[in-house]
Amino acid sequence: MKTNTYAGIPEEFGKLERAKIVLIPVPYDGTSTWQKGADKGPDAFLDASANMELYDIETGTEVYQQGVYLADAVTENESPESMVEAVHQATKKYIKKNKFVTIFGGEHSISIGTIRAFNEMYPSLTVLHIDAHADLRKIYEGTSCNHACAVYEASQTTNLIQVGIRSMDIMEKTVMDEDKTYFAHDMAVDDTWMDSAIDQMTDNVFITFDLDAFDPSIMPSTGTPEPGGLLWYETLEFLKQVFAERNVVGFDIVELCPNSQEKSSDFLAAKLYYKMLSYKFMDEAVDDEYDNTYDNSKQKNNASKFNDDDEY
Ligand SMILES: [Mn+2]
Repeated sequence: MKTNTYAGIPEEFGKLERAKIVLIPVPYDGTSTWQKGADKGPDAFLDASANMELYDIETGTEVYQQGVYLADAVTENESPESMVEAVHQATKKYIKKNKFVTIFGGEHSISIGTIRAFNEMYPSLTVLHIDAHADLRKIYEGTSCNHACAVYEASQTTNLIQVGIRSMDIMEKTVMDEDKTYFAHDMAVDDTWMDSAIDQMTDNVFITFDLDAFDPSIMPSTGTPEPGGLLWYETLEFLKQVFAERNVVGFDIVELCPNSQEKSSDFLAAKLYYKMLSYKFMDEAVDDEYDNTYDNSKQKNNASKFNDDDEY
């Protein structure tokens, strides 16, 4: 990575000890089917972040002062399976350090690892999946760790809610829970979808955000753009409400496929990330201790999920 700290923030805010937030870059693009380049996503995102104003007008905060530690990138790419396992372990390592863990991809297969880690650490996890694609294939091109399979495991092991969907294979209907799926064509004509989706969420929510959920008019730099996507302010309105009404335990953002002729997508990704942090911490004083609540969940008789107590 080119920058030493996230967004070029002063070093005191970038130290692991005091940071409440950890950012793990995963520059992986092993299974993309069409346009390659998601491996360049984290660098482009970090570049854009370093050129962004750090005061958020809407919340009146400078969330970077909560501390953002830029972790070493996960670069394992021997196989899709080994990449997923490396992401799983890195994510878990920082959850155990009581951090608010965020991950920037890379293509969407990385989320199999992030979701697995959060699901092991939190009881009754909701996965909020914001994407143009259903990503519910059990196996694709010989592996269950393909980007087209990103939330199959989550559909079996968590409360999965899908938002923005407008592209899928007919076979995915056998896996999809349509009561918890918000299709883009319905969202366009129904303004109650935000409340309905939030009503279906348990308290602990992990957000996996594929940037192709956005309309290509504002997010062209992604591997598989689909017309008819989300716009900026409706997305922020929804996210702000999710952060206000539920305990968002972490999130990932994936599928930025940068184009040197088109920088606005990189900037949108940078801004989206910062907005999500701002919503998470808007009511928390900078010197308050952060408690990611995973210890509490331990006491809620969730012991079986903690048996693999791997140390780092
Ligand atoms: Mn997608």
